[in-house]
Amino acid sequence: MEFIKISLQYAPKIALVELNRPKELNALNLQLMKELKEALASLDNDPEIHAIVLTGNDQSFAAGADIKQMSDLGAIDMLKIDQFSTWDQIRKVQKPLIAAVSGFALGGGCELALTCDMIIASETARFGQPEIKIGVMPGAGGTQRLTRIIGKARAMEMVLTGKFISAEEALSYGLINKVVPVEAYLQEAINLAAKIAKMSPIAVRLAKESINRAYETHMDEGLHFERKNFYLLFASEDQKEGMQAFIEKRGAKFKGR
Ligand code: DAK
Repeated sequence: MEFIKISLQYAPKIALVELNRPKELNALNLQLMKELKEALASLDNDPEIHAIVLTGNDQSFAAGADIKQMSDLGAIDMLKIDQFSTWDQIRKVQKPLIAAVSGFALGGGCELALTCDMIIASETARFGQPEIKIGVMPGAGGTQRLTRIIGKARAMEMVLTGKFISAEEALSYGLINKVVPVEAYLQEAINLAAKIAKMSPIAVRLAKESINRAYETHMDEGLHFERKNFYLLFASEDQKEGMQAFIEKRGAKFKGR
């Protein structure tokens, strides 16, 4: 498929997905979301790719869903368009997904960043759920994912007032991993992806799946799930290679088997 609203670049074992509607501050219209879903699904199936970085541009990661495209829709139109299945598919990407955020990450843009596994932000990043100001509320996990990460009081304030928070505040809330100067955020995210891409992709996949389970279930079931994945890794060649390499004091050569 040819992409228009996103672009793809590759480095060894890493894919960089850039949102590409700069004039609209990367507002997430249906075409962009469709392309993003398809690109991520295909990268998830590509054995050469071990980690994915998702970014916008220095001015804006994404300023939310496209308000102009949504404004005249009714509830039944929304139901038929079924954007939720697109968002669900993005949420189910198995490979590590790192958001490199600069400028605005608002509404659906903030939710998209939160759907990623880690967030590296530039000092200019602004996070917010301003949907309340246009008469709606977060619809892609904002009330759930944000609340679990930053807690009820802070989520209430962000969602009910629509206020933006700075990258430094987001860091102190535990919303993001790191804040760096604007010149460095993308490279920092790529470096993080490269670090992960060196590990066994099977171990990374099962570890990601297990951490995500912590948000979706109670402790006993989560521990049970973790144990099953832990046992499963002992069926991989990468586990034998990783442990043997340690014993022989050399670097591991993982094969993803
Ligand atoms: N939609 C459409 N166009 C947008 C946009 C958006 N969200 N944000 C910015 N733009 C456009 C502006 O209209 C403007 O276009 P022109 O007028 O030049 O044609 C251009 O981008 C530049 O924006 P500004 O001139 O406003 O730039 P400023 O620097 O003055 O302000 C701003 C930047 C980001 C503070 C401001 O543009 C702004 O407040 N934007 C709206 C932010 C917002 O309210 N975001 C939340 C949208 S609601 C769903 C899943 C998710 C969602 C919904 C459903 N399903 C699964 C069903 C999510 C909903 C939302 O995100």
